Amino acid sequence: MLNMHRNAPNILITGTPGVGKSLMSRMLSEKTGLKWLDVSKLAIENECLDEYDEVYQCSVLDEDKLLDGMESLMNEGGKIVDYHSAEFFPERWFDIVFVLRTDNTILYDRLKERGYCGKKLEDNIDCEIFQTILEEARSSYRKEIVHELMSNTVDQLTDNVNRICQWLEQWKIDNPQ
Ligand code: DAT
Repeated sequence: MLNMHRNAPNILITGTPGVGKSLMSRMLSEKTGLKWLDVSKLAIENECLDEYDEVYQCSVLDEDKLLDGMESLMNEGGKIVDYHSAEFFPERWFDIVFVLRTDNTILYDRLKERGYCGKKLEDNIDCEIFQTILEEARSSYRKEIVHELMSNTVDQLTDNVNRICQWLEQWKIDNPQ
């Protein structure tokens, strides 16, 4: 059993920037008591960012350093990991993976509002159109633990959070301590 040593499951929330990962992770964390790990923030705090990429207007990530820093946290269980990529985390870390999806026009407005423009804006919209993160998640984890969730509206957000809470209750029944 992959998760035998965990007293609570680890959840990966992934998807293109702007699909609502941090909003959902915060709500879920407040409702469940699981700890939200914002990987982009962790990378800054643990000094895992290398040189700045001018084209993508972001820093290059030292993945090995980041993963080393997360290992003990993940082994404890009970973590909600929020990150815009799904492919470099160890498969054994997660009990379930949610890929948030947003319609392109809605995502465009959200990213514009965030100040994205030019190539960065276009690349992120393409990432969503080509469902890059969903494919990444499906090729990195067992298909049956990867779930696609629409996140266009607040109603969908609420439904998604409630659905995950139900899953968590079932996990506790299936994994008695
Ligand atoms: P991410 O963490 O994936 O980059 P976010 O949580 O910061 O995204 O959300 C981006 C913006 O969109 C933010 O202003 C909140 C809003 N938003 C997110 N999910 C939403 C939803 N399901 N319905 C309406 N607005 C949403």
